[in-house]
Order: sequence, then structure tokens, then C-alpha cells
Amino acid sequence: MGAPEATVTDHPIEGPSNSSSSTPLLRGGGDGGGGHLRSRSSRRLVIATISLSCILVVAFCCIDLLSLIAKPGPVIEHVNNGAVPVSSGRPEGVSDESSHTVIGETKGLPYPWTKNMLTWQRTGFHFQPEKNWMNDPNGPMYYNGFYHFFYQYNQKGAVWGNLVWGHAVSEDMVHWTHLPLAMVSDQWYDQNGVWSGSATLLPDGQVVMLYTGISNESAQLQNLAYPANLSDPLLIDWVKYPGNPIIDPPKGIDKEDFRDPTTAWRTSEGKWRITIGSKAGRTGLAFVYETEDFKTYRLLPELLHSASETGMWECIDFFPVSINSENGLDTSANGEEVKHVMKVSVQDDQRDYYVIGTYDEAANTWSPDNPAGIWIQYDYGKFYASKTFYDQKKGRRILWGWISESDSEKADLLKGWASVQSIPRTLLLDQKTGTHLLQWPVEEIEGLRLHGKEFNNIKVDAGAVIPLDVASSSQADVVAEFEVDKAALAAAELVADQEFSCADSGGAAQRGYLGPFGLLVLADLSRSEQTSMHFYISKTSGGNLKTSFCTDQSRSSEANDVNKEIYGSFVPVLEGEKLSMRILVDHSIVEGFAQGGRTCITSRVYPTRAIYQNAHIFLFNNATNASVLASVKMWPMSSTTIHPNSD
Ligand code: DQQ
Repeated sequence: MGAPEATVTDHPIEGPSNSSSSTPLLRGGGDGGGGHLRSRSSRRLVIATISLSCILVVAFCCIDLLSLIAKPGPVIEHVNNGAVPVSSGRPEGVSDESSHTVIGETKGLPYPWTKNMLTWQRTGFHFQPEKNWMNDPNGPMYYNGFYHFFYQYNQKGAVWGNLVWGHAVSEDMVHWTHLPLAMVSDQWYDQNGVWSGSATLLPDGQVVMLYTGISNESAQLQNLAYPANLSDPLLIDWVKYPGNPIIDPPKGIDKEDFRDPTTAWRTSEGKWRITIGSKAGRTGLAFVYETEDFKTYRLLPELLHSASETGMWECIDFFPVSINSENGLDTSANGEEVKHVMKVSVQDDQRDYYVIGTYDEAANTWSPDNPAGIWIQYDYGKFYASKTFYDQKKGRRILWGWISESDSEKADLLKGWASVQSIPRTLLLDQKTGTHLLQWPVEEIEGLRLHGKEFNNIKVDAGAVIPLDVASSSQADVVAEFEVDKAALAAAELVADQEFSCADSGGAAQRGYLGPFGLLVLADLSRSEQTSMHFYISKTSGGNLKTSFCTDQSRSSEANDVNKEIYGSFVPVLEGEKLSMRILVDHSIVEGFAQGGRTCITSRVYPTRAIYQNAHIFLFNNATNASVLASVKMWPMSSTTIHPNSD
């Protein structure tokens, strides 16, 4: 590891330049469930610009659907910097899978992308199908020596539609072999799409897959599938249960608002429960069904949870985390040393929110620990429809998330693919804060690190930008720590900003007393293009210092038809902790993890110049009064091996 070779320039960062054989399942049974709503909770949820706050107002009581719809609800504030959402063609009434904001396309000025530029955008170590459109992760699991990954896939093109289940296997979640499609639309109940679902491993080794089928009449119906041959470790062939569908939408619920069954958890009585997302009016709902054989289900009278004014809940995830161990927990774990996490994917804003809480199995309800019900985003950038699974091989819980594009659909068609999956992340309760989860790239990814470089204790003066002497950083794993000058921190109490929000800030170009400072990645040498990952320290009205972790995409590309938002959020920094970030750069995707993964941001950026050998990394400090001491480790990353489907 060499000493830093650093060049200091004294000009601050400028603002944007422009700106059927079957495996038997447990006992057979009769008809599927049905039923009606009885208990409801009314909640007041306030989602502030960056972190989402849910204020629970009251009372569970027996009321009907209509009164539920009439309840007051939360306010969701959208931040899109005035840009215009553009649809990728998904029909009305269901979520717009690519509700990204693009700029120039709406002005009829598509950017003249070259083949060279578009080719560079494809990732080196993130999971992608060989071509075409992908969205949600489905049914991830570890089974008989292989990690299985299924995903929403359009085999007919690089736009949303015609959804079936793609399938790939891996021994390490890094190197993948693509397999034939696991499930296609071949039944009346999934004729219009094989939508998202989850896997459950039964104690006797059987595998249960539950998914939503879109019927010939556009109804969202829940279905059961299972491997045709359990002794095939690749689980190539899947069988749809002849008694499908197993669950219809409940009475009073729109047939297009009922989807995405979760992994099942086992109750103390030995029954299994799943939750399914829905909505009534603007109230997001989590229905719970109980089953003994996965063929017949009973709708439980209580909702697991609900929140007014949140709209449709997609891809709910519900799982336990340990309060005192570093190990992940099987989905059925419960007890005094366990907390339960509820994650909902809010269709309206295409973001994933979680809350840590307590599950009362007897009452079949879950409630947030914090009475104010603070909802936190898994990721403050592009990260949606995520799903966890318990990896019994290594005793950990793994999170996968869909990272959509934020360029134009035209560009996606040109490059022939759209969407990436996040690097799988190990998920743990942050025992220090108790309020956050820690997300961290699976350790296997470190096997891709090539010869690294280390830069220790580099003083970055206020206003300085320092290039790091590393080879091209199109594929890199970067770990950085920052210490802010103590005198400046003390003096800041007098002058620092009252309130700060990444999205409303000037990004990396802002000049504040204590920031921003951090890293610029995917930057060409003249920094005509750059993407920041930075910290900004501000003073709250109570007089405390508050740290935000942000990314600034406003100068990430010369192209005019890509998203250039500034994202980010507050990150808790505890007494004695240094500020730390880890960044995975992989061509058009940049994943950032602050303070061990308490706050995460994923960006999709599409540089036109800072590509191939012209992608560099800089340290920067745009504070007006504070210097920072930075230490950086950086590894170029090799590419994963992807074996094509040889079918
Ligand atoms: N995507 C799937 C749905 C799910 C949505 C369809 C979330 O099952 O609700 O592709 O992205």
C-alpha cells in the first residue's frame, strides 16, 4: 500500500454546469380462505422529506372497510426537484415500475448516446440477466448447496411487461449460472403475468413457492408452486399446484390491489402464516393468512399492520432480528430476544420503508416500538421491492433489492437491458442505536478485490479537491474514514445551519461551515462529470450536531435525459465514532453505506466522459471553515463469472 500521491487544488467544487409431476405438500385440505375485515388501526404517518415518520394515532376497533377508507392519513412528501416522471409503459392502475425522473427527454432532446458509452454502463459484479428487463427479486433461498435467485423478467424486451420468473443459481451469491425460466404465464390464473412471490423451506426439506398470478381478467390471485424434483439441486423444473389459485382477493378489496405473498413463518401451534399487501382507499394494508398445508388458507380477522395515506403496499417483508446476537434469524424465530421488522414497498413513491417493532403472535398484530412509528428507508436512492431470506448456510439474513434505471426508456432499448439487483446485503439490527438496521455487502464480494491502495491521514483543507492516484475506478470497492477538525466542530455551534436536507441542498457544490466533504467517484480529470458521496454536518435547533449522508448526481452526466437528483438522509453517528463510508462503484451503479450501513444510498449514474480509463476518484471538502483528515482504502474489483443459460 503506497503513500498518497495527492494533488491539491484550491478551488471549491462548482455548481452544476447546466444543469406438473408433483412433490406432495403437507396434509391436503378443502377450499381456500376468505373472510372479512374486522380490526383496524388508524395511524398518522408523517414522512418528512428524507426520513419517513409514521405517527400512530389510535385504536383498534371493529369497523368496516368504508370507515377505514375515511381515516385521516400520513403525508408523503415527494422530492423530485421539479423533474417529470416518465412511464415505461406500465398500464394504469398498477405501479409504474420506472417512475424515475428524467430531464431532457420531455423536451424532445434525447442525448446522442454512442455504443461505447452504452456498453460501459453494464455492470461487472452486480446480478443482471443476459439481456432484457428485470425487476423485483423473487423467492431467494439457499437450498441443497446453491443460492437460488428468481426475478421478475420480461423475456421480450428491455421494458416492463410480460412478466415471468427468471432463475439463476450461485454457490456464493457473486458468480452466477443462469437457468431456464422457472415459471411462465401458462395458466388462466397467471395468463397476464407471473408476479412477485416468496419461498418457504419446510422442516422436512420441501420447498414452497407462493406467488401472485395476474389472471385473464386482471385479478391478482395467489398461487402455489413447488420443485418438480427435490433431488435436483438446481431446482430447474417447477410445478404449479393443480388447485390454484389458493387465495382470492378478500371481499371489499379491489382485484388489482392484492399481491406479493411473503415467506411463511411458523406459529407456536405449528401453523404457518403469511402476509399479503393491499390497500383500501389510501390505506396500506397487510392481510394475514394461516395455513397448515399451503393449499387451504384462512384469512385472520386482524391486520398485521396498516397505515393511512400510504397507498398500495407491495412486496411486504416481515422477519425477526436478534437484539443481542450478530447472527441472522430464521423467519419463524420469536421470543423475548427478538424484534420483528415490517418492510413495505410503497407503490406511490417506489421506496422501501421499514420499522422495527414487536410481534404479538397470539393477537396476530405487529406494532412499532417507537410510538411515533419512525419509518426508515432501506436506501435513500434507487432500491425497491426488496426481499430478505434466511441463509441457513451461514446463519445470516440477506437482503436483495431491485435497482431500476434512471435514464430514458429509449436508452434502455438501445442498450438492450434494464435494471440491476443490489449487491446482496447482510442485514442485522444495529444494537447500538436500536432504531436502525445495518446493511452491509455480503463478505463474499470481497473475493473480487484486486490489489488495493491505501491513503492514510490526508488533510483535506476547506475548499480542496484531491485526486487519488488509482487506476480507473469503473469497478471499485472504496472504504473511507473522515475526522473533522475539532476546533471547527466546537465553533460550529455558533454559526452552523439550522436545518439541512440533502435533497434541498446544493449538493457537493454547497458551501457550509462543516461540509460537504467526502468522495467524488466516476469523475473525469477535469471533473466535468462527477458523482459525490458525502457527509454534511449541521446544527439542529436543539444545538446538537447532525450528520447527513448524501449523493449528488447533478453533475454525474453531460447527458440531458438522465435523473440528476440529490439524495440522502440523516445518519446516526455515536459518541467516539469516526465518520465512515463504503462505496461500491460498478459502472452505472454506485452503492453507498455510511456508518457501517445505518444509512444507505444507491445511485444510477450515466457518465459520458468519466468512463473506462477516464473514471477517477477524488477526495473533496467544500466546507468553508473546517479541514478534515481522510483515510481511504480502495480496491479495483474484478468482474463476476456469469454462466449463460445453456438450455
Ligand atoms: N412488481 C411486481 C408486483 C409487485 C411490483 C410486478 C413491485 O408483484 O407488486 O412486476 O415492484
